[in-house]
Order: sequence, then C-alpha cells, then structure tokens
Amino acid sequence: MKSAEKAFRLSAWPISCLLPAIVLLCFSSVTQANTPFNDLLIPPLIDSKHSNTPIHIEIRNGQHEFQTGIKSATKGYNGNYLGPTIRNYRNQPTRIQFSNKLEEMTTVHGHGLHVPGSIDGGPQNKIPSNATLDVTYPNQQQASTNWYHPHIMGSTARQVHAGLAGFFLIEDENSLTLGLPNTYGVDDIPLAVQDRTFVEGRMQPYPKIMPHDLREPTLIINGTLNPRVKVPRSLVRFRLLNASNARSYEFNLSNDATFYKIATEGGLLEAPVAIQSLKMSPGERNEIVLDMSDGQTVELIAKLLPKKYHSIFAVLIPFSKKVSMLRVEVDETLPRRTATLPKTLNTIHFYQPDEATVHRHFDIGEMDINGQQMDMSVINFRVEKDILELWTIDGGRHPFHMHGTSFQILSRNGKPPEPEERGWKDVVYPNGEVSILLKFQHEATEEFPYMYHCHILEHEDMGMMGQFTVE
Ligand SMILES: [Cu+2]
Repeated sequence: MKSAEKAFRLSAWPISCLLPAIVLLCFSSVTQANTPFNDLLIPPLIDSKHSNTPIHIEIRNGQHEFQTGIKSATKGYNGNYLGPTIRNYRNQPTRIQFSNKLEEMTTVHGHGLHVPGSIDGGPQNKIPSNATLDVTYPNQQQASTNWYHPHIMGSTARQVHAGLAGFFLIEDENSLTLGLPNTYGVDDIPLAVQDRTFVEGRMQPYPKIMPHDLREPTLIINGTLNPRVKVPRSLVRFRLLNASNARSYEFNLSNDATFYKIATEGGLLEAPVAIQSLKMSPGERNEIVLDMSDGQTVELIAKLLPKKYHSIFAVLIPFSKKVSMLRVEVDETLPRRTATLPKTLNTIHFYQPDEATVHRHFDIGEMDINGQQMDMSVINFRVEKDILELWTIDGGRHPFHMHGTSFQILSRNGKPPEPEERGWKDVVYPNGEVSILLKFQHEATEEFPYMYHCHILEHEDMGMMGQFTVE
C-alpha cells in the first residue's frame, strides 16, 4: 500500500493506535516513490505571435507513458496528456480552432479569461464529437496565468482527470519589460499539479461511479511522475496551477527557505511578497520565484489535506501528509539569467467597498449554493455590466469560482486580506466567510450565461453551480 493511502486508511483504527502514527506523520517528510527521477515534462509552447492563424487544437484520446514503457489511457489537446501552453499578448486577438476527436461532447472553458459568455466555453458552448469550434480570444486583460479545460455538465471531472487541461498565458508590455524571468521552460516554468492513482506504473482511470470528491495518493506535475527540473543558477519563476479535481495543497521548500509570490490568478501583485508557504485550492494559480543562486538542490514540498475535513481524524492531525513533489536542481552549464527581482511589479486600482451598489450573498451548502443546484434552464441572477458589486461567500471548504472577470478580496472573516492575496483573483477558498469586489465588462446572455461554482470538479458535476447573465 502506498504511504499516502495508508494515512487515509488509518482513520478506521482505534485512537490508542492512532497517536504514535500521528506523531510519525507530523514529523516525516517523504518522497512519494522509490522510482528514479524523471525530467519534468514542459508542455510545448504555441506563441500566438509566431504561429500561423488560426491555431489548431485537436481534442483527442491518447496513451501517455507516465512510466517509461507503460502506457495509460488518457486524453489530451494536440498530444497524449494535457495540452500546449498558448502564449498570448494583450490586445492582440488569438484565433483558435478546437476540433473534438473524442466520441463524446466536450467544451473548452478559458478559465480566468475576461471574455463574453458566447466564447467562455461554459456548459452551453458544446463541441459535439467530430465538430470544430472557432474562437477568437480578445486578450484585453493584463498579463496573467490562465488555463483551459472542459466544462461539460456532468463530465468535467472525468475529462479533466483524463488529461484535458492546458495553460493560456497573457503577456503585456509591463510583464515583458519588468525584468522578470520569462524564458519559457528555462526560468519561467509552468507547473500543473495533479493527484492520481498508479498501479504498476499505469494511471488508474476515473472511477465508474463518481466519488464525492476524488483525492488520490500520488502527485504528478505536467503529467510527470517523480519529476526533477534543471534550472540556471538564477531566479526561477514557477507558474503554479492546482489542476487537481479536489485536492488542496500547502506548498513549501524542503530547506524552509523564503520564496516570493509575484502573481495571483488575474495578474501580477503590486510587489513581490516573501512567503515560506503557499496554500492552493483547485483552480487557483500563483506565480512564485525561487532564488537558486546558491546552486543548492531544493525540493518543492506539498502538504496534502486529509480526505475528510470534518472527521475526527482531521482534527487530530494538525499537520497532514507531506510529499516531495518536485526536485529543483541547478545546472551549472546553463547560462545565468535574472539575478534580482523588481521591487514594483504592477499598479492595482483597488475597488472601494462603499462604491459597490449591489450586494449578493452566497451561502455554500453541502452540495448546493443558496439552497439551489445547477439547472441549465434557470438563470439564478442577473448582473448589470460595469457596476461594482460586493459578494459575500459564506461557508467554508469549497473553492468558489466565477466566470468572466477577476475580483479583489475585500475581507476574510472580517479582516483585510494578507498582502499575498491583495491582487486579482478568480478562485477563492473561503475557509469561513470572504467578501470580494468585482465588476463585469463583457456580456453574457441567457443563451450563454456565466457560471459560478465550486471548483472541486466532482461538486461542480453534481450541481454545485449556478448561472448568471451580464447585460
Ligand atoms: Cu465544493
């Protein structure tokens, strides 16, 4: 049995047996497998500036070798698992044709993109099997790390699990001239973090009966088992995406060193924030910078939250399972690159709460929002374009996401957000009550409304979602 599975199954033990195990778990940090390290896979880059238009993306079945020589059944965009990173530039539209070569319907949602509902890729924007969808993304928003993934009602969890996810980056004049590490795959590296189950090196398919929330024992990054990445002896930027179905993580470094958070989902922070740990729920993105100038190898560690938050087991274990998820090694043969971080990164115009004319409350239930479940034929509320709104999301442990815009956190349980959260976001893990300020600039009609939902994909598929228009 894998050690992480062991941790979860301990919950059946009597308390007297549990205590020594808890002590062990709290103080042990283990690597997740005894297999050798694999070089981190870097998703191929499609730079919209240098590629033919339209860009073609084929959504297809694949066979990915997580372990050399052992094939697992997967799905991917233009490949076997995950998809290319598409790099876009502000105010330069990108035209993409998505061809669905699966035997089933899918959609492609641009998560984080400020686009009209008609091209948002929600459950209404279906691409039937063997059909092609032609989309032109306006890219009017600031530099940010976004992603694309299916959003088909009832099948999102399974399709993402099979491998359908990719990065959609936007750059702008600011991000390109600041002097941040920005050589793709060298010192600017995307990391899509997921959890999966492997039996004899083969990724296990999505369960036939959808679980309440799928949390699996083995971490992979960009489809790489036990990954290692070699970087220059410089500052290195990682674009972290929690692309897991249901798992939240807390990341830190094996030497407990400080690193810098430079961006949230919707763009760069005003200034780098020095941190020693970083929590991320499904759907969230954060850009971090590591200082590798001392040449020492470091491991990125992930703390896994226990499966049942509310069980007595979760209460008994204040520090949950730790897993080494990425080994970062300096390669002295690589030319040195960025040595210092800029002191200022961005100018953020902060919304004023007294200017919010509309207040909405979202009461998060066990598997509903405000007592309602997703009904494709119901518009749950209507928003007026360009009007500042204040939303309060109440009720704990479900990452809340809405389409079409980015928001700012006003408060968490009545307190102002920490500096590392004072930026543009589109997913928030409330852990209590959180208030956010937001405005919508694009239209979403009744035919193609925006979604708001829990980003635990199983919860989304089970109906923890609603829809709204912007007019
Ligand atoms: Cu949820």
